[in-house]
Parts: sequence; C-alpha cells; structure tokens
Amino acid sequence: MSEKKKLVLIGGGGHCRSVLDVVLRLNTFDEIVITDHSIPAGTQIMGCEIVGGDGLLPRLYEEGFRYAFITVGSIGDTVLRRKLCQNALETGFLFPNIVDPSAAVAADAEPGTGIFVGKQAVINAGAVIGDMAIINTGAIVEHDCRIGGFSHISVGATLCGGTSVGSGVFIGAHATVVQGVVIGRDSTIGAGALVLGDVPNETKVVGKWRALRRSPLAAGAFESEEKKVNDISNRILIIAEAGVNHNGSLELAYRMVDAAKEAGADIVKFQTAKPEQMVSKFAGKAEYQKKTTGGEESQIDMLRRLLPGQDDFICLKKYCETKEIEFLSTPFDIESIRFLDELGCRFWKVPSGEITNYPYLMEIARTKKPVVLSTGMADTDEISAAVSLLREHGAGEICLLHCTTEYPAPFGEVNLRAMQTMKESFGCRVGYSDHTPGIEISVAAAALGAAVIEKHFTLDRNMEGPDHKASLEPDELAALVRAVRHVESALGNGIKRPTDSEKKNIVAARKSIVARRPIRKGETLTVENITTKRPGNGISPMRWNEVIGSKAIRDFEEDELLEV
Ligand code: JB2
Repeated sequence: MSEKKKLVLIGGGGHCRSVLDVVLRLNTFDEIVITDHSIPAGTQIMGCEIVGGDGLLPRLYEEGFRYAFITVGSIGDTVLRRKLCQNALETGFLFPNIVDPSAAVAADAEPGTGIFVGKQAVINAGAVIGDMAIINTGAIVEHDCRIGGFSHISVGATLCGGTSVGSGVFIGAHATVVQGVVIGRDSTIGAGALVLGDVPNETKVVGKWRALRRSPLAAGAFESEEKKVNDISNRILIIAEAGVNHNGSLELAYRMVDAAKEAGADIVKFQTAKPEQMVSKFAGKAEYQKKTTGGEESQIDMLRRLLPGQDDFICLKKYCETKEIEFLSTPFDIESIRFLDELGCRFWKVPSGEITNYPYLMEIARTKKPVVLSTGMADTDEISAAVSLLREHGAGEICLLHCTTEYPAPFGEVNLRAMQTMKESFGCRVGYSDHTPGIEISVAAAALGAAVIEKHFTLDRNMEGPDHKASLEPDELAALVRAVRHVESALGNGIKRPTDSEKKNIVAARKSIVARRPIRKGETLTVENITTKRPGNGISPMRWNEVIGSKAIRDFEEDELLEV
C-alpha cells in the first residue's frame, strides 16, 4: 500500500486559504493540517485543522507528514518566510509547488520548489522562478523574466519581458515593471508603481504609487509625489549632529547650519529639551561630561546653559528652510516632543538614552511619524521591546541606528556587525550613529548597508563644552559626506554584468582567435597555427575547443583574425 501524502501548511491566514483552495481542488494530498501560533488549535479552515504552532513540526514529520508549504505571505518583508522555510527544511520537509489549474505556465518556464502560482497568473516562455516565490492571482510574468527566491509578485502585477528580480523582492498589486528592468534583492515596490528603470538593492517604495525613474519615452510616466520620502528610502541619509555644540548661542547655531549645508549633509540636527523635565536636580554628569566641562556644575545647570529655548528653534527651522537643508531636533522630554511635532519635523530621531523610556516612546509613536531609533547601551531584548511598543502605538517606519554611547567611542567597541544583526533580527532598515574619531567607521557602515549615518560636528574642536572633542570639524564632515556618497554609488545593485563604460573597453581588452603564422585554406587548425591576441572583435577564444580541429576556410596571414 502506498504511503499517504500528507501536507502541513505553515500559517493559517488569507494566503493559507488561497493555497488550500488549490490543493483541495487538485486533491493531491490525503491529509492536510495547518500550524499557526495565533489561531486556536482545533479551528477548522476550509475543513483542515489548525493543530498548534510550529513547535509541532518535528512531531508531524514523525507522523508521516513529509510535505510543508509556507502559507505566511509577506508584504515587503521576507525575513519571516525565510526563517519558517529554514526551520521546515531542517526538520526534513519537502516543498511542493502549488499551481492553480487556471494559471498558464509556459512549457519551458523553470519553476523552483515551494512556489505558489495563483488563479489566472501567467508565467511565460523561458521565465525562471526561484524557490518559495509567490506569483499571486492574475500576476503576469512575461517571457524570460527571472524571479529570485522568496519573491512575492502580488495580485495583478505585470513584469514585462526580460525583467530580472532579485531574491526576496515584493512587487505590489498591479505594479508594472517595464521590459528588461533589473530590480535588486530585497526591494519592495508599492502597489500600482510604474517601474521604468533599474532599481537598486533594498529599495523601498511603499505606500503611494509612483514612477521609478522617469523616462521621456515612457508614456504615462509621472513624477513622484513624495520625492523626499523616496529619496530617503534610496539614499544614505546623512545627519550632521550639531547637538549642543553651539554652546547655547543662536548665532553659533546658524553658523553650524551653514557648515552642515556646505559639507553636503542632508539634515542638521539639534537637541530640544526642558532641562527641568529631562534630568532630576540630583542627576550627576556622565564621566565624559566631567572630563570636558568640569565636575562642579550639576547636569541640569549645564543643560540650562547649553540648550536653546523654543523661540530659538522656531528661528533655527526657518533659517534651515532658507538654506535648503532639512532641520531636525531630538526631543528629550514629552513637552519637547509636542513642541517639535507642532514645529513640523518629518520624522523622529530618538536618542539612545530614551530607548527604555516607555511614556516617551508612546508619545513619539502616537504622532505616527517614522522613527530613527538609536540603540547605544541597549541589548537585543530592550531593542525588541522598544520596537514592539513603538509599532503597537502606531509609529511609522522604524530605522534602528547602531551606536556605542561613549565619547569618543573606542574602535574596539564599535562592533559594526551588530548593525547587520539588527537588520536581520528586526527586518527593518538600519544605520549608524558614529561616536568614533574620524570618518572611516561611518564609511565602513555605509559599505555594510547603513541607510542613515549620523555624526557629531563642531565649528572648532577646541571649544569648551561636552561634545566638541568627539566631533568632526566642517572640512572633515565634508570629507565624510563625500566618502559616503562615493561608497553609496559604488555599491550598485549587486547584479554582475558589464557596465556601459566597461562595454566600450571590451574590444581593446579582450582577445580573439588569430593566425599564429600564415595558414593555407583547408589546413587543420591546431595550437601550432592559431593563438589568441587582442583585439576582441573576432571569434571569441571561448570557442577555442570548437575551432581546434576544424579546417581553415581560406588563407590567413599571421595575426589575421580567424573566420570559421
Ligand atoms: O511564525 C509563524 C507565523 N507568523 C504569523 N508561524 C505560523 N505557523 N504562522 C504564523 N503566522 C500566521 O500567519 C498568523 O498568525 C496569521 O494567522 C497568518 C498570516 O495571515 P494574514 O491573513 O495576516 O496574512 P497572509 O500571510 O496569510 O497573507 C498575506 O500574503 C498573501 C500572499 C496577505 O498580504 C494577503 O493579502 C496576500 N494575498
């Protein structure tokens, strides 16, 4: 008697029902159960039972379930799907392909394993679909497209011929990607987007529909409505942190705005606080503050001396507008959050010290704005709790900044790889708040995928005050911006192919098969009479094995390009 075919669906939501509808109609499995950690065990979905969470997978395997399918979808976040897949693979499960009978899949298309193809989806000739991809209802993957593993092509999206999509990419409902475009890995393209040109790795275009890369030839192309948001998503955002390095002088603060603009920073950032609300009168200074400002003064008196009043911030924001550099200020207490919210900052920069301050984080989250959260001094559990709290209370997109809260931070304590760990663990964009001396660690952070770089700067490192010593001077800030921009443009989209400037060098740099010595018509071509030399506009030496042993079709002079 043949063994029963048993399938576990992992995830019991909407996608599970789409998948179940197909597998039940195809009737290829004798038994189907579902794991889901938030739906009570015993619940029936289309006649199949939720048996509990993923902890049951090893037991189900022992009970003869050999097939698994990830039915947790993903919108712009494939981290969970990858994790679930890895877990099931390690248990030993196999992944079937589940293709709705109404889908049209070309005979020579190459599907991976564990893919889902929904109703009336089209996968045309020569298309290659990576493992675990979702090609959802009515999506069109035209001829010769290449879809990376774990990608999710949503309902009605159209990928024109020859489109190449990296791994883990989400293409939103009814988005259209024109012919031959290359989309880098882990990118997220919003619903209804019109993609007209290549898109770098990890680009996020979520929310409103927009055209990516306007092309004069493309009918119907339109400018992005939220260019600024789009820019932030695609470029490394460089925040020049003025902090309190203006020493409480509005005039110096203006000069810092000028210097940040001159250096090419995207944002100049200040700090806003009501000293009485920020520190208790008993709070002492940090060690580095004692070193740089002396030990007698209390922390509250130092802050009273250094922090501008609310009117000053209104002036500073206006000044930034005239200088065309974005103003940002970090609030240190709830009253300052409300003040800055009204003043109109586009997002929040939450400092490391507030990561455990739940009333503060809830107030930030209530504004629904995006949050850039510094994580100095924190461990993973504290970060996870802060991220959950912010999300629960409605915060916008969260970006986590790795940081070592010491002034200056010793190189040996930077642990830059923790930035990447956070990216993987929290599935969000990350960046680096740099307290080290010099610019090289910021540049390294850019190379390792930072989306935001923040760096303290001062007009003069010899000025009196707590943060000057650990800050860059304006020319160094400019060098940092230049280096980060160079690295950013050098990182590219990760797709290995010759660039336009390389293509024009191919003929000069590559070789062709040529006559080593004069050859007579009909002579057999051997290593004795042919060789490879520049230029590369003849027969490619890649055809060497095919040419060797064939007959010369005519006479050739020494060094003449061979013809066959
Ligand atoms: O780690 C997990 C886990 N995390 C979430 N293990 C298991 N076994 N289940 C998990 N889930 C469950 O996935 C949730 O508890 C929830 O029941 C389900 C997700 O359901 P939801 O309806 O929110 O999303 P979906 O993933 O089924 O559907 C998305 O993707 C589809 C392709 C939606 O965006 C759909 O619109 C889309 N068609």
